[in-house]
Amino acid sequence: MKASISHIPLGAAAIVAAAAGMMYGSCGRTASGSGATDVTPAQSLLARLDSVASARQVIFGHADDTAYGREWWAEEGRSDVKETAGDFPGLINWDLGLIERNSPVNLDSVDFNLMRREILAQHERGGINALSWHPLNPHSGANSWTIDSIDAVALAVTDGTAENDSMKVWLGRAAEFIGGLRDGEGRCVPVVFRPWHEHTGSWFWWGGDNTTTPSYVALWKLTREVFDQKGVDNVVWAYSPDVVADAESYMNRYPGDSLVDIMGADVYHFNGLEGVENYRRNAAATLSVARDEAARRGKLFAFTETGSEALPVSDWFTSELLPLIEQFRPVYVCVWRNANIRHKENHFYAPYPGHPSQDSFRVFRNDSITIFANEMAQIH
Ligand code: BMA
Repeated sequence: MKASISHIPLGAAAIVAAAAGMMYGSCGRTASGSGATDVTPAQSLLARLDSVASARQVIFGHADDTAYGREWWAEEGRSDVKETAGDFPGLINWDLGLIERNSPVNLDSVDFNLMRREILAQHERGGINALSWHPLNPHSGANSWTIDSIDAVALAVTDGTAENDSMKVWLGRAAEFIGGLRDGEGRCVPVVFRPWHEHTGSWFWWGGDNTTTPSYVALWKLTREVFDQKGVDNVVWAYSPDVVADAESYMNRYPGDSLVDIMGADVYHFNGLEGVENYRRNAAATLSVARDEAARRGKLFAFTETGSEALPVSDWFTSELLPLIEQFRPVYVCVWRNANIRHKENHFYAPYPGHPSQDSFRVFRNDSITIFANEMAQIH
């Protein structure tokens, strides 16, 4: 499948900024292949993802993989995935939470300088990076999960409000971090960015009953406008609802084909063995909708987040995840982070050395459809 990149026209502000030479993150165009065509960094990442999708393979991803693991913190070269399965993940997800406050560390205490270095290291080993964002509530200043009766999204997208002023600054900071991701030769490092995720549930201030469809869609538009104004062109954009029962719920707040490159879904496995049937049902319903809606639009489809906290089902990678990705063939599947034991005692989604799920994970890694970093490096 050949996916076309989302594109919105440059607004007047961007043209003025470009003319004045003020584009912050602009990566410019880099010659590719024979040199006959110029592609943006985002297009080059999209082309690599297209190759994986065409081969019906699935990139394995893990959040925060090289920043810390269950029993270590910020030790260069380490990875729970590598130490159990022999290779780094093909994709690493990072979270920008607290970048909006110019904090030196993110909401999970990951130093943003370390994140930048690890994004580059993953890129240089041939892997892919994705970014999520759990920003503060622009009205209350509380975290993403603190819900009150105010529609903070409506305020954030309305010109002239304090929340709109904050949101533009916050988006600008996210855009500058992403647009500023450069390799040793000054070339932009392309990433998948997946803002305003799981909006079909009501647990984040931007989701579900906490806002309305027009406000949510306007938030995506504002996000793209700020990134475009900054000239950021190294982003592949991902949309990722949580569990849905049908296509209508999946598409209800879809911001539009011009704003989205990857149609994803986040579905978690809760309650161990007892929750198996529920996970299978939720994943099958949600992934089939996401896959079909993506195919209809010529977009890529990904299993943007999943996992079973603390892996109580020890063969989970082969009994649950492998059959799902074999059936649905998302371009990537990402499991959530292995929180350090000193921070959160039982919050991990990939094995670590000695955990009973590592045998199943090795079989998963050796399966011909899964792609880890070494295999990703062969895909140009
Ligand atoms: C959640 C948990 C939290 C974390 C957040 C952002 O699902 O892992 O502990 O702060 O993601 O990474």
